[in-house]
Amino acid sequence: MQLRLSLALAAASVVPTALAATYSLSDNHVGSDFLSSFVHEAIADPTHGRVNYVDQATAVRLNLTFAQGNTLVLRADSSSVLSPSGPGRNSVRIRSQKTYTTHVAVFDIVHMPEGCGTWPAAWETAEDNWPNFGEVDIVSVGVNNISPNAMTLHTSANCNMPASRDQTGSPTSNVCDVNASGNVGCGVQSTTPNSFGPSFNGNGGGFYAMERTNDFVKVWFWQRNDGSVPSDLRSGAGSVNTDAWGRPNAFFPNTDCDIGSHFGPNNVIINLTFCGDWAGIPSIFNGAGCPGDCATFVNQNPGAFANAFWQFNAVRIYT
Ligand SMILES: *[C@@H]1O[C@H](CO)[C@@H](O)[C@H](O)[C@H]1NC(C)=O
Ligand SMILES: *[C@@H]1O[C@H](CO)[C@@H](O)[C@H](O)[C@H]1NC(C)=O
Ligand SMILES: CC(=O)N[C@H]1CO[C@H](CO)[C@@H](O)[C@@H]1O
Repeated sequence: MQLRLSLALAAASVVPTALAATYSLSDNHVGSDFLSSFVHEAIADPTHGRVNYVDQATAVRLNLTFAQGNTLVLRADSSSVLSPSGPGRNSVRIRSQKTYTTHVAVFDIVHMPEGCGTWPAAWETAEDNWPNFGEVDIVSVGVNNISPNAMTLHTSANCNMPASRDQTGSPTSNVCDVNASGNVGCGVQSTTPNSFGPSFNGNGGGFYAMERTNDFVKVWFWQRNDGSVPSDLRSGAGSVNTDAWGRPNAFFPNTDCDIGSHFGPNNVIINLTFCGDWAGIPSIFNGAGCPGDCATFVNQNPGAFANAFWQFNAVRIYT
């Protein structure tokens, strides 16, 4: 009896840690599933881009959204010359119907939008409670150039990151508060090759994953052909164990930021805009080797957007 009790106690004390990093598949978004589990947001671009976000019926009709079999493609129009006084280039922005608190999100991406003026992002936030419920940018343009990828938190006040952390990426700022430094957020640049843009696409893409707990946020990236891609993640298994995934590209611990209180229920958002508050800054646009003025370029060069598309094998959410 006594032995049993102590065994039970021992087991009980082991179980929480053993389970801490194990998550079960909750939402497996593949192909046509995206048409019911995400909404197309036909909204004015909050970042003032040269874009016209269309609704789902329009996106499907124009084949800007193609969701069939094992494929989701989200693309921008690449055939129309635009009038400078009319709406911007047709594109799509989708947002998950569901919200998530602690969870793991896996993005199996074949291709991300590339080209002058494109500003793609895969991220999580609560649009109506920003910044109080936080923002996690998982795939987004880097700070000084088009590549590499930058993984960034944007939060309400009193959220800072330690300069030295157990991560492979390079921090660019350690202050997450949106009111600091014009909302650059606390960003970490990936140092893994082929994490963004043309080199990502040329390599068959890869896997981004984000784990959010009340104690930390972690973001990983693996190139598709990397031998160290975790097998549970690659296969879309029914459960994943993030403890076995190794060192993340970006690690945002709770040492000087109460992650639990700075983040609320968030939607997953995938967007593709042009120019705007970031990519449209002349020094950024021209600095990336792009000619003239961003909005004029977008208006006059539809063919330059032939590769401005996302292609996903899956977005999987584990809870
Ligand atoms: C729509 O887009 C998909 C994905 O790029 C492509 O395979 C398909 O041929 C397109 N359909 C039409 C009618 O253009
Ligand atoms: C901080 O930023 C938010 C969002 O932009 C704004 O609503 C708020 O007024 C700002 N607070 C301060 C103290 O500047
Ligand atoms: C236009 C648009 O939807 N822009 C958003 C895309 O994603 C980034 C995250 O990196 C947001 O900050 C933008 O507001």
